[in-house]
Amino acid sequence: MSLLNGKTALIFGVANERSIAWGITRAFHEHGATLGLSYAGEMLERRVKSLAQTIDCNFVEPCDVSSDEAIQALADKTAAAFGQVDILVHSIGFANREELSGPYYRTSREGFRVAMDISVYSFTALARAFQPLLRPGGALLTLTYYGSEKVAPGYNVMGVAKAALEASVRYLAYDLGPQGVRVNAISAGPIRTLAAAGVARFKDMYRHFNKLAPLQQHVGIEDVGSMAVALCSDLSKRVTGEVVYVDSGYNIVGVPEPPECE
Ligand code: NAD
Ligand code: 0WE
Repeated sequence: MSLLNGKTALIFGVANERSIAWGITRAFHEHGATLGLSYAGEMLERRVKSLAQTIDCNFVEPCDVSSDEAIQALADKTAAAFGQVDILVHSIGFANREELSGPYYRTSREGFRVAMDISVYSFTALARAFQPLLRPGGALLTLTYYGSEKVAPGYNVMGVAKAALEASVRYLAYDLGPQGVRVNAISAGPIRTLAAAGVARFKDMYRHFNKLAPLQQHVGIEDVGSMAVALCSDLSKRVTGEVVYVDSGYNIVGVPEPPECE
C-alpha cells in the first residue's frame, strides 16, 4: 500500500532500531513516503546513518532540539533538500534520570526546566520553525504516555511534561488548522526502548501490562508505526488535536482485576 506516496516526512527521535521513531520510519517507508531523519548527537550519527541506508534515505541530519539555532539550521537544510514538507514526527522525550525515581515533590527547578524544554517546548519550536515549509494536507505527530492523565509511579515530571505536550497538540491544531495542517499525538503503551532501559519502575509496570490490558498483548513499534501512517495520511483527513491510544486498551480500564481472580 502507498498511503504516503508523494509525501515528504521528517522524523525526529531515532536512536536505534528499537526506537518508536524507527517503527514509524519503517511504516512510512513501506507506504511510499520520502524520508528525512534527524538525530540528537554525534554519538548516534553512525547508528542512525546505517539504519537510514536500509531504507534508501540520504537526508540524515543532527539537531539538538534544545537549541533554536540548531532547529533553524535544520529547517534551512530541509528547505534546500526538499522544498516543502508534509509530515513532521516528534518522538523525543527526556528528563534527567534522577527525576524518574522517588517522590515527584523532589523534582528540582532545573530538572523541571529540562524535562519541559526537551519533551514539550521542542514540539512547539519545531512547529514554529517549520510552519513556513508545511504543505496544506500535512500533519504533525508527537508521542505521549498515559502518565500525563493518571499517576504512573516514578514517571514524575515526565507525566507533567506529557500533560503540557498534549495541551500543546490542541493549541497547535487550532493554529495550523486554517493552513490545512493537522496535529495529533499517539499515546503508546510501554515499549522496551532506550528511554525505558534501566528505569526500575518501568520494568515492574511492563511485566504486568499484558495481564491488565483488554487485548492482553504488549505494544510494539510496528503497532505505533501503522497508527502513525493513519494519522499522517489522508485516511484521517478530518482528525486533528487528538490523542489516540495505541495501548491494547489499557487506558479504558478503571478497576483492574485483582491477580487472585485470574
Ligand atoms: P528512544 O530513546 O528510542 O527515543 C527518544 C529519543 O529522544 C532519542 O532518539 C533521543 O536521541 C531523543 N532526544 C533526547 N534528547 C534530545 C535532544 N535534546 N534533541 C534531539 N533529540 C533528543 O525512546 P522511545 O521510547 O522511542 O521514545 C520516543 C517517544 O515516545 C518519547 O517522547 C517517549 O516519551 C514516548 N513514549 C515512549 C513509550 C515507551 O514505553 N517507550 C511509551 C509512550 C510514549
Ligand atoms: O516517556 C517515557 C520515557 C521517558 C524518559 C526515560 C528516561 C530514561 C533515561 C525520559 N528521560 C529519561 N532519561 C534518562 O536518563 N516512557 C513513556 C517510558 C517510561 O518511563 C517510565 C515509565 C514509562 C512507561 C519511568 C517510570 C515509570 C514508567
